[in-house]
Amino acid sequence: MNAFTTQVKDYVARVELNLPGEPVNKITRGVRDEIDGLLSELASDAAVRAIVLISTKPDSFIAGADIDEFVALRSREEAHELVRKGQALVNRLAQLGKPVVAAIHGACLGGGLEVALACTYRVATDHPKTRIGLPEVQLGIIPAAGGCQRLPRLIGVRNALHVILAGRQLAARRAFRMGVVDELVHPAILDQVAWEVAARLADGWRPKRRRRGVAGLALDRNPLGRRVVYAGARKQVLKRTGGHYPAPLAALKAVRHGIRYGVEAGMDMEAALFAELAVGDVSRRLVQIFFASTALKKDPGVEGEAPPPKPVRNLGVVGAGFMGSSIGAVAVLQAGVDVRLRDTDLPSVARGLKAARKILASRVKRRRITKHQYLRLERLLSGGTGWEGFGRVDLAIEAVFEDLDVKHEVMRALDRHVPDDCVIASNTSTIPIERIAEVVGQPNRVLGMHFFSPVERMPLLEVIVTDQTASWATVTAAAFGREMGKTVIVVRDCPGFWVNRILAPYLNEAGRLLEEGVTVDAIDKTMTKYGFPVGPITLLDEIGLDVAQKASEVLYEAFGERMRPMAGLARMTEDRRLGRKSRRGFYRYEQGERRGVDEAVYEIIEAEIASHVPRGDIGRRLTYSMLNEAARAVDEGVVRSPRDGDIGAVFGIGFPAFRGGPLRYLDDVGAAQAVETLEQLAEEYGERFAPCPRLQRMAAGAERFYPSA
Ligand code: 3H9
Repeated sequence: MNAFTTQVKDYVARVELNLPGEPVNKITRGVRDEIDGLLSELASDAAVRAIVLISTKPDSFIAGADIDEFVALRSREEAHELVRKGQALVNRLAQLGKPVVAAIHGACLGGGLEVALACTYRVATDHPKTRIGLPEVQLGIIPAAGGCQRLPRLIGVRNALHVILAGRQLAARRAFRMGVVDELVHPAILDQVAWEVAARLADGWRPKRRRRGVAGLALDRNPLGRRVVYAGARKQVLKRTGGHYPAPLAALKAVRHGIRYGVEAGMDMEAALFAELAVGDVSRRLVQIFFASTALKKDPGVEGEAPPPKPVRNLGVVGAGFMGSSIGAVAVLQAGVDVRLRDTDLPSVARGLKAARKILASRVKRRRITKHQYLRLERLLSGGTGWEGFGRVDLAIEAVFEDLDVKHEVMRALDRHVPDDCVIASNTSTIPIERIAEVVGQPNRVLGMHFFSPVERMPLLEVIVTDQTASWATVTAAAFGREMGKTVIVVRDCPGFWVNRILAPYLNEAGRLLEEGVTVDAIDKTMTKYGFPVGPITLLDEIGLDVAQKASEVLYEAFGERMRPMAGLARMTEDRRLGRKSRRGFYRYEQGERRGVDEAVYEIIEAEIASHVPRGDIGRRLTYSMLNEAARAVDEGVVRSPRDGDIGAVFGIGFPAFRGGPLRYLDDVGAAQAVETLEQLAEEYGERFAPCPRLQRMAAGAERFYPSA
């Protein structure tokens, strides 16, 4: 295979890694075998006193163990064997008897970092592409090639748990501050610096490490203190995962075991836990999600031959409100483009610019960007009440009030002011794009770009296309969405598009349950237990009750009875309860913090006093209302594939990732079983639960959404 090339000069061997035919370096079976032989040679070569390990791939040191190999694992025994081989590799490296310098540029993740940790010294480039971390738990497994042992010993238990348990990928600067890497350099001198360090190491120099920062050290150093750290970490994991994801707790166990009984015992524990997790359902689902989102990064968003996307250098945003300013900020931050914000009056423009700057400043505070970068990025933002600057925008996004007349007015103006080859996008969450495009001379350049709030945190973007939207416009919007750091799905124009369409029946059902007397707590807890990050009533408060009401009316008008909204929603908004933003909703809010349920709401929505809904039915009614609608929308071709539908639900709504998404979940349940459940629910609670034709057909033909499990 020849992934490695070695050159020796002045007693330093420079070992280059470049896995042929692959976009990234990863530790495959072949790489393991080759490095085994190579290490034997280097160990016995008297002309080699130190080694530099460097990658010649553009932006990848080593992206980890080969995930494709995990997918092929069929049993715990196989998984155990695989992990033991990985461990043997890093142990050989650590015990080579000659110092090794890891010269890191690009992704240094998972098994890649474990290799680096087994080296004597780590030099990394201070470049945005250099990401350092142990993301294994995101794939439902744990760092098992010594990562749970070596990282805590290098940077302290507390810091190591911070990195491992959330699967964090650190920027190089952060990794340096934590002590994960020893030295930061400009990419141009990585090779040279690594070589010089190796030469010094060959002469007997050894780095003296002082853990940077004192936080946590006192706790780390004694058993009692560590117990506090473990308990705190466990509590945080349970809070974040709701107990649905076993990997972080397993990683905690591996770290703890290793600290208590030594590295060898710790690695035995890593191997045992990895073997169990790697063949488990949760890991399988999370790996599928990893591959689906990776595939989406390359999907242009249209079928057949895709035209090249038009480069977006100038972005126009109309409407400097909450959404508009956040879109502008993220475009500046992630894509580095010029952004022109427009609103009808100067105070609104000023507020919008201020809000956008605040988002940029929050990155400085969290040390994601430097003050210098802030100043450069901030200059890319400008605004006004006229249309100056729109004559050279490549993409214009309107984010004005959700009202067709207002949108039409903006569209007409954009049609007049932007160049002919500019893509015009609407950030509507409900209004059909076809209607919005009616007033534009060339409707083929109009589409929807549905961002989710808060834009800087939500990973999904729905690009909505009509029958008229041209391919060049679609690929341009999708490519720019990716530049903004979003996972992009392209969906067909229909009321609610994909995400809100499948969300609406779920939220409506939650409203019905409330009206039937089920408590807010019971509803929310049922769904967080199922695996959603928040329950539907909390979600309503977050979305805003006015926004939810408007959306539900549009969907009711389009789809009729099965989308009938809860009557109480209108009464809630009449009572000026708009959710978190108005500090009054189903919950109470004080000083930005959510307090308990506001008991007054039961009266406002005229809930029946006692609930007769069996507990199990609460969860089934809520989930199946969403699952049934998802199957129906797939049948209508709203999403291009089940993959897109599942990614949209997981990233847009927080559908439990460990269940793989609504369509994957339906496959797991089986269409026949799903139809039977829906029929029972329909009999008990009404026609809205009648199984959709797609599920009925699938049940009859024993079909699935995905070809195999
Ligand atoms: C691990 O290491 C376990 C150990 O602790 C224990 C062992 C005993 N394997 O995302 P991109 C592919 S677990 C296989 O488009 P980017 C990816 O699928 C591993 N394939 O590029 C894609 O393939 P294709 C822990 C991998 O620049 C191509 O590379 N590591 C792997 O946007 C390009 O990827 C991780 O979890 C892999 N490890 O992002 C890191 N990595 O072209 C996972 C990448 O055929 N990877 N590929 O579609 C990532 O986070 C991103 O891919 C990365 C590059 C940041 C590296």
